Amino acid sequence: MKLTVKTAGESHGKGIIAMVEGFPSGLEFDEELINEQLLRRQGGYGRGGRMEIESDEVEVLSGFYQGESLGTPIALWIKNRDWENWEEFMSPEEGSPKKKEVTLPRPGHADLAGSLKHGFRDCRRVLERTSARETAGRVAVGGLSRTLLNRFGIEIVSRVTGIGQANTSSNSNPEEWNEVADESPVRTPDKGAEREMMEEIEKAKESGDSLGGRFEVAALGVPPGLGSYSSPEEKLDARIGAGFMSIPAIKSVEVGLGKGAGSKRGSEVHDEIFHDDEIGFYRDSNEAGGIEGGISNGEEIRVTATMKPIPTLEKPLHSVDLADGEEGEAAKERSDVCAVPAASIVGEAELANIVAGAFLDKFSGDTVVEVRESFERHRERLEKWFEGD
Ligand code: EPS
Repeated sequence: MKLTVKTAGESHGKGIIAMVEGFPSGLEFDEELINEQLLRRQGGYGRGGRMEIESDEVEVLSGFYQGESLGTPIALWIKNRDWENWEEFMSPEEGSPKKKEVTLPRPGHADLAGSLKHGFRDCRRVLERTSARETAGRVAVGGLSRTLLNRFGIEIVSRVTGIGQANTSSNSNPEEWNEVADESPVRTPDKGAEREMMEEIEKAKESGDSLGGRFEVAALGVPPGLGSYSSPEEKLDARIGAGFMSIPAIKSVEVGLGKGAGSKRGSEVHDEIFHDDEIGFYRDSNEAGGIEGGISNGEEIRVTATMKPIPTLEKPLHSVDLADGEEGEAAKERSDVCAVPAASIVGEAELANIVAGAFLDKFSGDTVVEVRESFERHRERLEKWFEGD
């Protein structure tokens, strides 16, 4: 059973549901870990008023019994506190007493394309689902994936490397990213860049604008052999590409050196192979970002993602009213000026879910014990093989 994640829910509806199938039985339900991830997603300098209303907490609807997974479909629920303020507008039943129609689509949002697809004149019908609130569900599932991965020594970390024109200069050690970045309002371990990034956000806010940026996510301790070269869709980097591009506002995804590889020579790009009797094969560089031929090679998996500026602007752009065809300014919805720090947490969850999925493909089992046995067997085989057996 492939690990499959689905979410449901509207931004101002009752809440967000996340459904996941494919976890083995015997995985503990670490509520504290999941809630910690949800809290991390809510943070970051530049967020709007919504995060002051919400205090995201996970509730299990199915798939766990007495603190452990049953190996059956899991459903998680995150309540929208804001529902109380929206109930009269967002009632799923016919004849809502009031409406909050949005008829001036925001350039860059799904408002127009979604309305054209469905023939809607009210973009509310599109934007409620396209809101980044949906990512709370993925982060909750990411907490389950982390619980599994942590048992096998795999850690997922991230840092923000750019907001607007402000970029980090330092190349810090991923093992220290989260510890330092989680103390920073913009999730960057670089103090100088932190100040510049916050200034960028302030300036954008003052001029009624928004900002995007860049972040890096790494998976540490990933064993070699996850993913596949045999089918295009099974390639680990293909899964990373699709997963990261599915995060709202992400416009590019790079693995390792990424687009930098296009302007260098092969001798500068490829990571030379060494062998040591103690540690086996190793590299002294990691431009490949831990993936070769669609398969993890035992090095850190490194992903960089770029986020566009949020489309809701305090000083709106030109638009056309879907109700009467009149020209006007795009709609204003309460929004964030910058959500790159939050997106880095969503990126962590996405990578956790992808690596957990590929891990369970390779070391499959109905129970966590069977997964462990399969993992150990593979490790022993590799060790013996290094020894020449
Ligand atoms: C978000 C909730 C939303 C937005 C944001 C992310 O809440 P509201 O629309 O009530 O302010 O803050 O969504 C967007 C940026 C967007 O374009 O929809 C969240 O929970 O992350």
